[in-house]
Amino acid sequence: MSEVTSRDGAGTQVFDALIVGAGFAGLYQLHCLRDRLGLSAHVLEAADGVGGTWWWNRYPGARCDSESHAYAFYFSDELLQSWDWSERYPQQPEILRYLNHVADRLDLKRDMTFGARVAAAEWDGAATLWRLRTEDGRRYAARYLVTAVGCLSSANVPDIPGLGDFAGEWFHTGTWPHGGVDVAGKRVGMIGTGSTGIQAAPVLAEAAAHLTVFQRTANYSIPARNRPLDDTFKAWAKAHAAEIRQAMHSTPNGHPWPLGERSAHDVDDAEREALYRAAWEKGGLALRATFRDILTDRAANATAAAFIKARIREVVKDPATAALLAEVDHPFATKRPPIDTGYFETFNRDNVTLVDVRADPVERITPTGVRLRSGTEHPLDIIVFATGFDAMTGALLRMNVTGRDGLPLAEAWAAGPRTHLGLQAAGFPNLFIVTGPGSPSVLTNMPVAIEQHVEWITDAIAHLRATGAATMEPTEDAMDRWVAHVNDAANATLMPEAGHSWYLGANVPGKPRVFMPYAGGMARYRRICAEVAANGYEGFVLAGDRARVPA
Ligand code: N01
Repeated sequence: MSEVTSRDGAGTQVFDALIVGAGFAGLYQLHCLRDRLGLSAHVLEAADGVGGTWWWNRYPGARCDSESHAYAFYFSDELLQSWDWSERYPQQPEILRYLNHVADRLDLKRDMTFGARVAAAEWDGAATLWRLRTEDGRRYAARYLVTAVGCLSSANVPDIPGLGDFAGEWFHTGTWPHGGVDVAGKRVGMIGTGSTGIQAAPVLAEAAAHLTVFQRTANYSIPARNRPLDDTFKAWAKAHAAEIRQAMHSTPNGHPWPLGERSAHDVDDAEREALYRAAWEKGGLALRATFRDILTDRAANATAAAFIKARIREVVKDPATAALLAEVDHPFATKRPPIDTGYFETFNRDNVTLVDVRADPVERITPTGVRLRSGTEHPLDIIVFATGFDAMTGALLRMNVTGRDGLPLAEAWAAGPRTHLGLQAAGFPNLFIVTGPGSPSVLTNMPVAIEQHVEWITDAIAHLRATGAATMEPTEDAMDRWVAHVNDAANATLMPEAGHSWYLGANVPGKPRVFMPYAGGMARYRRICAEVAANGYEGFVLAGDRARVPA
């Protein structure tokens, strides 16, 4: 176990570094700080085990939309060679097993405290320490604080009147009960048709007596074409790990497939259709990379959108239902594009109903079900909220972070999050954010982004220690420039056109509408971060003398 540097009179455990969260990011950050830099480092995790998003999201059908051979740590060949994925797209239980395998292999759990939800994190400038308190009153302190809390971990349950009176059971997909939910013979209502609802609906429909899907915004989805992986593929992926890593590091999205070089306008209608059809048959997110300009040129995007809408109409037999599902109001891939296993086919089942809550919104939950504005009642035994998350900032702000001179992070970010590189914010010395707002994170294959962040943070902390600097934080000026660059990068794409997306914070009432992830691409972002470090952490202030800082 990493040594606790000291305990003060109040029983505070003091480490060199505290890490909040034990998902992909927290695991690798602990390994880097403890085993590479030799620091005393400790993870605080609210859940009772490792896994992060994959510990919580156990809803039926939960599966990753990155291909399994790319959804893994690539920093260690030993880890890569010691694990076999069973399917093209890994299911939640398998990813959780993988993350436990990583934690055990690297002997990480001995430096983790589970069931420890951080209630407050305060910068103590006099001691040059972050002081943390958990909900149950335990106290910790550390010179460096790394948040590895994920982008999609603060569940968003809409404030619909009457929920407290519902006589049945209700669940949010992001906090699904670990024992599962028995929907057999039950009338289930599911609100939300994002990536989660699209994965859950087919599985719920198979078991429930009836499934009612409440759709506010129709969504594109591409078939996953999931399948078991054969031994030939598994051996190929292991033998070509270096090439796969290189491919993932060179693409904007961190996936091991490149963005098409041609414009959708470079080919005639027949060739374009053939290319889309090939991508549709192959399945997965790569359809959006068919042409280089799908996310930047409205007319190019419209060709992809029209193709997918035609497929939806082809699959769904009832024309009125098909029309509702295909009436997507935003350009393709401007909201995170889901991939599915039988989603549109589900609406051909006799026990599934689609309800348009854009035309007739949910007015209240009654003791027996959902009532719409028109007065129509949908009797239900179970309500599933597949209503997403307070994304990118929710989990950070929930920790009640207070920086220099008592400045709350919530106040600093009142008009929207402001960071330099998504990694640090002025006024919050030695606070490092993994996949924070202003980073590519959710627009990429997450483990690739996480590895890059963790390694950059590790190098920055090593630099602080080598130079004897006590603190690091960005300048206001660097932050202003980065925020402007993040906005420019978003505005160079069509993504801001999806006005109700969580990328903009628009799914949470009262949240400032700011495009949060960096849309300039992972490869470009990696280069920028490397240049900043090579230029002596340009845009950051490294201050103070560590030797004079009290331990
Ligand atoms: O959440 P969402 P999600 N009344 O916010 C609807 C990742 N993920 O959990 O669009 C009625 O996308 C809302 O409607 P609208 C992935 O990054 C990954 O599905 O706001 N409806 C929308 O349909 C993804 O993008 C995987 O009009 C309401 C839905 O709820 C992210 O998680 C799998 C409503 C929310 O969609 C979030 O996806 C799953 C209301 N009051 C998720 N409030 C992988 O495979 C909300 N909605 C890795």
